[in-house]
Amino acid sequence: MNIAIRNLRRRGRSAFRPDPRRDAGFTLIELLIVVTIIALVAGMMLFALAGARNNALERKTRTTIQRLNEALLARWVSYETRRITWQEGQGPSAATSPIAAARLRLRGLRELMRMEMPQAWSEVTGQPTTGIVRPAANRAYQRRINEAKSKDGKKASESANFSDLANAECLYLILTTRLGEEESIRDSIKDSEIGDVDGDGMFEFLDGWGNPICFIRWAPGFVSDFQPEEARMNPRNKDYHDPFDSLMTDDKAFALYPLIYSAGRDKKWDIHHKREGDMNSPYTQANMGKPMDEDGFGYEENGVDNSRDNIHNHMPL
Ligand SMILES: [Ca+2]
Ligand SMILES: [Ca+2]
Ligand SMILES: [Ca+2]
Repeated sequence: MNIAIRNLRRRGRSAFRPDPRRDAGFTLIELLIVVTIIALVAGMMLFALAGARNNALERKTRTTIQRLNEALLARWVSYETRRITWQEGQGPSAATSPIAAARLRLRGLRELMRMEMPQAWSEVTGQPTTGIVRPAANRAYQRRINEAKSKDGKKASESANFSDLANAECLYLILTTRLGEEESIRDSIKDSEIGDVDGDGMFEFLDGWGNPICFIRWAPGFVSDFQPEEARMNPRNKDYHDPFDSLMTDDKAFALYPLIYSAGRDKKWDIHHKREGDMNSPYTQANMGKPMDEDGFGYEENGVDNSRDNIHNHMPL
């Protein structure tokens, strides 16, 4: 009996006695759990913040591209009615038939677009090949290139980085060279949207992430609502045919819209943009504007399409 009471008392005391291990604070396991939870929450918050920041930069980029697009399209549509100045004895008046004259005019018009909306320096400096007179805009571009100085004080064209980012630099040159009474794009574009990433003295428009906004004048490989697959398949259909070729002298010509694009949040452009071959023919390079991987192949080869997050003027902005 006495033993039973003693045992009962002992149990009762121990029930109220604090566990000495708990006096030491948290166990190692508890600490680890707390640290892990804090790290997880912090990580989630950082991730959410980065996402919100990228969304804001994307909106900013869309606005910039929208402005550039408006300015460029105003010029683009003017080619439907543009007069072409030909060198003496050249041009449609020397053609033997109306179709030959229309064909010649179309070729001259494409050369005019190429020289007024260049995407490579060779298109600024090269001679006209169809008999048109070098356009005033092109002469103005040449003057501006000659006057530009790189960061290390060289002439821009002698800088090691001159050929880098040429299409982005051409876009800047095109939209900031004023030829008439049109509004200057500089009034609607902030200083933070302009930069010289490669330091050669030729400027570029920048996206939200600080990367140059690129330009392809003719991108027949780019599929969008403006350039749907059906247009590529049925270029002679009136709805799809090139509006600059009103007499349908070019069977391959479906309507093209200039392409202005940002690399987006992954900072990779990854679409075919190097022009080769017949410089006055928009359709000879069918891959222009198509997605490509880092090795320059179609993205189908490794399954990664880094151009998918690009922001461009063929999408609703
Ligand atoms: Ca450059
Ligand atoms: Ca530059
Ligand atoms: Ca991208």
